[in-house]
Amino acid sequence: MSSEPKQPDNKSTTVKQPSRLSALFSRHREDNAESLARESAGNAAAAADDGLDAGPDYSPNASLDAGLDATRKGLWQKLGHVFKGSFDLDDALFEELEDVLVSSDVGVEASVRLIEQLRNRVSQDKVQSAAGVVQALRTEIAESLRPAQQSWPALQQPATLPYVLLVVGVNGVGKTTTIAKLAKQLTVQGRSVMLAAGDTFRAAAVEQLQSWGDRLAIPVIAQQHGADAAAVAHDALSAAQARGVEVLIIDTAGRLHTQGDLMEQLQKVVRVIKKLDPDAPHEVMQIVDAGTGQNALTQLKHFHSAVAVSSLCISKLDGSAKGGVVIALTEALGLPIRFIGVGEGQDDLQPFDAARFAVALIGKIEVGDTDA
Ligand SMILES: Nc1nc2c(ncn2[C@@H]2O[C@H](COP(=O)(O)OP(=O)(O)OP(=O)(O)O)[C@@H](O)[C@H]2O)c(=O)[nH]1
Ligand SMILES: [Mg+2]
Repeated sequence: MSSEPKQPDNKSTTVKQPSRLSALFSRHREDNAESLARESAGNAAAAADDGLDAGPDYSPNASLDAGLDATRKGLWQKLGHVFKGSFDLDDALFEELEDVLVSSDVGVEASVRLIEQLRNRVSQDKVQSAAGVVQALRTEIAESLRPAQQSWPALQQPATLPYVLLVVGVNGVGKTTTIAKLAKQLTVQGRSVMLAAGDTFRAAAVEQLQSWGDRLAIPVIAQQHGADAAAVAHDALSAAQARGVEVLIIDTAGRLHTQGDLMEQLQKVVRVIKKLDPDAPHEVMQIVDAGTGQNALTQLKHFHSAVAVSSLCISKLDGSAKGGVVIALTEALGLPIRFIGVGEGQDDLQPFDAARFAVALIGKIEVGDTDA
């Protein structure tokens, strides 16, 4: 293995494995079976012991780093295979990297574009080490996610009251829980909040929202199980307008008898609230379960065509090995990602930060570590 890059006809570059990265990769390969077993056991504390540079906080109620641990470890295993021994910075290597991204739920389109940009960056910056390539990849991922990082207008004092947020998504993705977390964030910022129990399909859904309302001391407008969801939304908006509430969040069903019924119901909710405020809903937020992987894209397109989804919240990033789907979702419609959910508690919601996400996804590799 030469420390000098060789420059064959195909413009490839042979690079020597950087010492620390090499050690990490080979250790990771050796530990493969063991770490997979640990991952499947969901043992975050054990993950912290494997020497990967993934941030200090591995408590179960944890940070983004811990939340993306499973995704990151999967990526590192695959990258470890790509960069084993000496390697050439040639077409084959970039194709392998593309495969790594595609198999990590990043999606084909986003993977192709990211690798094309990575090639340019690697060539422009004359990157020659594995750590340099991985770092360049992290930079590309951060930049591709940056458009999704936008401040949430609901946190500002709205010009006209109330700011209406309609929350949609398939059943079980975390809509109701996320609504509680959002309501908490808003009240901490001094916004007054009201909730509407628009999931009248599931018997326990109204109580679930009411119980969050009680815990957070936030009013909940609800009707009985089986009531018309649009009527609940209408009542809630009237009440919010009358009381001068700043933000109204409307919960919705994730499942009706058929998907068509659900989309029609959501469209009716939108039509009815527009009668009270033509600008409402000011935001249609779709909650997407990170663990859904590529199906999340199909779900997004489906809801978007029915009710013009305008923002996303990615739930259940804790413990999901499919965090790469966030890149695919950003690539698909370019919607802002307001928050990410990293646990079941009312505080387990973090504003989406592109650079932090990229670091948590790929891991931290210091520039100084790239020396052979
Ligand atoms: N680990 C984890 N669990 C979550 C997160 N968000 C929600 N959950 C859990 O996911 C389950 C479903 O959450 P709900 O909020 O009821 O989901 P929903 O979309 O309202 O479901 P339906 O009302 O049935 O459509 C609950 O057990 C939540 O505690 C998260 O970010 N991480
Ligand atoms: Mg619900």
